[in-house]
Amino acid sequence: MNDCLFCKIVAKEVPADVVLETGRALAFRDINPQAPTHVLVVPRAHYENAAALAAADDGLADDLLTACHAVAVQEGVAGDGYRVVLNTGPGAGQTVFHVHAHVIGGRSLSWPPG
Ligand code: IU
Repeated sequence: MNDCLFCKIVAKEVPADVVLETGRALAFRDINPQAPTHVLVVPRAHYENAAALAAADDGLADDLLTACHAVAVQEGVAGDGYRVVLNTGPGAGQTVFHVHAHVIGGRSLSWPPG
């Protein structure tokens, strides 16, 4: 996906504050953080959204969730609690169409989300 920003971040063609790399995923800080910890975890491979990722059915969604927890531990928010969010589709607020999990923590999080 030549025009995909997150593919370019994965390829190191666009700089990002990377906090974790695994064989199949990359995690980097959101440029507009909504909490003290706000990290995006993306698969290296391009899938448009969570539905496409789930349909791939090759364990990648498991890897992504494992990477999210590793980020939370590394960031020191796993103990108090953190949130993993996958906005899926424009109606849910998805703006970048390379699936990404938001790992959010470091403050009290209210429910329901906006
Ligand atoms: P969303 O779930 O698609 O709305 O999340 C996209 C996120 O990508 C959003 O929180 C942006 O702040 C973030 N982001 C980024 O970290 N770096 C960028 O260059 C761009 C967006 I564009």
